[in-house]
Amino acid sequence: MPEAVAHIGSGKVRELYALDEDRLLLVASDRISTFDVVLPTEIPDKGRVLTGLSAFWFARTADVCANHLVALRPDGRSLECKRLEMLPIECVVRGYLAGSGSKDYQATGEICGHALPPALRESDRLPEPIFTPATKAQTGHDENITRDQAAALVGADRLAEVEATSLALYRFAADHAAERGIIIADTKFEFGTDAEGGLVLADEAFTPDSSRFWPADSYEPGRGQPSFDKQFVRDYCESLGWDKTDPGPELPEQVVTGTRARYVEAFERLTELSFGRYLEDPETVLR
Ligand code: PZK
Repeated sequence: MPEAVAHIGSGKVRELYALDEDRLLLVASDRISTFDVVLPTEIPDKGRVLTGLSAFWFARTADVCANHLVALRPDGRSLECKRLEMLPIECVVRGYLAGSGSKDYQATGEICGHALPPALRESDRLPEPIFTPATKAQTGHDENITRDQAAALVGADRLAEVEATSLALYRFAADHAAERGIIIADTKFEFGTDAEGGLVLADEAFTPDSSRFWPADSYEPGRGQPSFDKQFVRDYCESLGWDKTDPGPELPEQVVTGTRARYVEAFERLTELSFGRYLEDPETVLR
């Protein structure tokens, strides 16, 4: 717990603090959400896995786009970051048909104004990754918007820049992950601008909370895919017949242990580092 710093925001599973005028502290908890509900049981080290992965990707994509990472704290779950002016859109890239993209495609044959081939099935790979911006909903779900609506919010030039940058980041990470048996089906970025007006990648990047990670070895289009990290939790919750309203159920020990192992496995496959090494010295992910 940071001392004597102002708490300025809470996400479902993260907290944001102000360190000074120029820097924020982003702290990832071990809380887990499923079906949009935060469960009463934590997954030990989940926040460290997500912070370590995010820092790993920031280090590896710095030449694609500047990012807000200033320092990774020794606790392994806190990132000191540059304070930015945040853009008012969510920048989503989709390489596969899933989630709200799939719903929009079923209803209209397109996603955010991208015409797509007919007869795509659930989970199919798209011909090319597409940029599908969304609004930032304060409560409830982000809503997909067209590029014209996004341009009205950030300006046409800035939109062109975030689209090209988002696609380049996705291609880099999706290729890296695919070589290690993980499909990154889609991902969400948040960008800000610095004092000079430069575009900066913020928030978390390519974590299982900001992306859909699917195990490549069981990939089978035509159905929904199991989540790399949360599938044990979802299966357990489905087995209870829980109505998916708050409060969610406590998780039994074997579901906690199995889920923690999946997070650690994602970390180790993607970074090629042992998670034990990360706990000893978090900065290993930056080198
Ligand atoms: C910023 N959020 C989302 C809300 C969280 C995260 N570098 C930055 N500069 C200015 N603002 C933000 C960031 C970042 N990242 C991020 N809101 C503002 C958010 C609540 C809890 F952990």
